[in-house]
Amino acid sequence: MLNRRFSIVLFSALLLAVVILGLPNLFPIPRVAAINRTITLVGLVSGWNFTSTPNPTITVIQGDIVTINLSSGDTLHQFALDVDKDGAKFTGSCSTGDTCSNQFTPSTPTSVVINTSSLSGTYMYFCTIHSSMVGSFVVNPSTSVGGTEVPIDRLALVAPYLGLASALAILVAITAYMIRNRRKEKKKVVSSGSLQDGLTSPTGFE
Ligand SMILES: [Cu+2]
Repeated sequence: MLNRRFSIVLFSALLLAVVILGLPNLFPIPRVAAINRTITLVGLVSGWNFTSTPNPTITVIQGDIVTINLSSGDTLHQFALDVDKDGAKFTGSCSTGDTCSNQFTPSTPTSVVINTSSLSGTYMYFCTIHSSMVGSFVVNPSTSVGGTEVPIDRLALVAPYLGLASALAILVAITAYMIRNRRKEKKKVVSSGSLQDGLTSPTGFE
């Protein structure tokens, strides 16, 4: 009877361990998605953001939707991203193959949205009017900086639960063993007591 109960408890503990082990597979950790980024650039003839960080390098992750807010600190500018990598063109208009904003002045700030899904590597961003306004736009692969794939050490994830389940199973086994032993001892005491009773009672000198 006790052995059967012990088997059931042990089986349950093992089942629990298996379930815990399987949980990460049933519910995989969600991957990090690309995000929306907002970048602010102030157009100045001497350089983008010249008063703080001139012509800053813009670094994003492939898949990011990048909104660049554009304002002017002096005169007319136009933001362009050299998507076709044919070099910066200072013609005052957007070249075919590039992504450009509208032209803007201090009184007409604007913005341009760049979808980086199909971009990869280093591009040049520039002002189509001023050759001093050129910077780098870097699109990193999604896996390089906490992008879409997260390596998972499943063993490390389940190890604490596995340890807990094992400890539980061992505890249950020890408890069951102790209970069984105690019952055996009780049975022994009872049976030896009965034997003594059988021997002494008939004399009537107790
Ligand atoms: Cu400009």
